[in-house]
Amino acid sequence: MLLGRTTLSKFLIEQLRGTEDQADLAALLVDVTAAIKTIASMTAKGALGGYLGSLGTENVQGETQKKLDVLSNDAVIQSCEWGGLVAGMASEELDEPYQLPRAFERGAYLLVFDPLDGSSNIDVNVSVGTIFSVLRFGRLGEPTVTDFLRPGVEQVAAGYAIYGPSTMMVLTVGKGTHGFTLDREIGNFILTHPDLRIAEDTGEFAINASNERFWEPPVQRYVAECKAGRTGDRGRDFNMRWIASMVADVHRILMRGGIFMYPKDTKEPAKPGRLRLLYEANPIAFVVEQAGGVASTGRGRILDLQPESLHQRVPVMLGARHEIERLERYHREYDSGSDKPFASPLFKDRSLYSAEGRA
Ligand code: AFP
Repeated sequence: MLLGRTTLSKFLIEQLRGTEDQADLAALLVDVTAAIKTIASMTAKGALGGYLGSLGTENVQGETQKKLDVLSNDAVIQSCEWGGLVAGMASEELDEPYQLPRAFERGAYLLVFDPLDGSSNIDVNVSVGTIFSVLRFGRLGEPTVTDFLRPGVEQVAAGYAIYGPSTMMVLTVGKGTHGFTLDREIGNFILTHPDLRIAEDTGEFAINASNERFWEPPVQRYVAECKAGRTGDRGRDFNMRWIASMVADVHRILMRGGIFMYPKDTKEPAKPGRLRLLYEANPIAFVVEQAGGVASTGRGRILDLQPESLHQRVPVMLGARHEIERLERYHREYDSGSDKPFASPLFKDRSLYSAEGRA
């Protein structure tokens, strides 16, 4: 059935009608969508398009850039720089904000994005994504780094695309979280998942468990209890997932529930987390909160953080309300010292009181 469907453009015009962002924000999001279609086409061609492999260069994070990281970055810039809608853009792949060529009119928005999240998955044909966040630029002139350092609560739109078996786009303009699927035959995103909601309870968590020894005690406590399942304090079994592409892990949570954690760890003590605040944590936190979930550092709401630098990293825990609230409680108990029974060596694996120790 091709007639009567809601396209992304129609949906945005309806959602933004009567707001100060009415025309321009919808137009900007349609430009972002154009880039996403280009990236979807490149990721789908894979080796046939010559897109796989590394470039041999490094981004500001010291990560090796894949060909598709750079091509995706170029796709977003080329789609969004010319229309008079943005004043500037910042990307995971660029050390400094992108300066628009003089020829292009400046607009009212700042666009911040991770062009290809989870790019270690490209060469193995596992889902990757694009994450974006839109902020208002409230003055004249060229934006500086400081203009981008706005807390997540000030985002006017945010979302992600996931390049999986189908390409989907999930976004919010502050009125719920909605999912669209790319109909490749007609080239339009169609509303297929209106009003996504994340259940408050779950039996599924996602974390890179190989970092367990580097986590803080409250996260170790939470995961230990989940792994203990019905024989432990939680009295029920949990399932674990890890795709190593935040977009894909978060998408699963929006579709069927769960929580995602990339906590602070001591693996690289200089980094207070792995995920970047402005173009990973903030946009995903906005999407998750608008779907009824919670997004936290473990010690506070992500969207309230005041950014200090363009590529700042933060701990991220998000998804099912009751589980994230439990994690926040474990952090409070640890910080105040009231979790002592758990922190005691007597309760560590193979201790006198652990399941293994008793065996
Ligand atoms: P990139 O943006 O550099 O591709 O990194 C992806 C990511 O930040 C996030 O999407 C994953 O959750 C995380 O890295 C995976 O990290 P591990 O290497 O610890 O699995």
